[in-house]
Amino acid sequence: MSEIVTSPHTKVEPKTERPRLHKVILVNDDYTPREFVVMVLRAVFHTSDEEAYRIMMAAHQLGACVVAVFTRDVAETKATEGTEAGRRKGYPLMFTTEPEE
Ligand code: TYC
Repeated sequence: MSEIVTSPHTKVEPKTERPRLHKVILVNDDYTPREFVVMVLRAVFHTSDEEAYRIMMAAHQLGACVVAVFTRDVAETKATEGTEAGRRKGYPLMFTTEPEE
């Protein structure tokens, strides 16, 4: 009976790269009321009142602020939800997404 040669072994190492995360960015504008921005941040991103206020003020003073990072689908869904909430009230509130480096 011949022996089955089992060497050399080929090492199979599945390469599972972590999906790239995407930032959701809050963009400042001159029209959306501060309290409304805070309300949207709390509703869509489940932040505390204090955290929502801090993010809103950062965007207000700097022009834009990263809200949080998610997988691409979640980031895009939340950005759309936030932007839509403003649009329904006639505000130009805008959330965008971009991939993390
Ligand atoms: N700049 C707005 C105001 O003074 C408030 C605001 C903050 C709007 C952050 C959008 O992303 C924003 N009413």
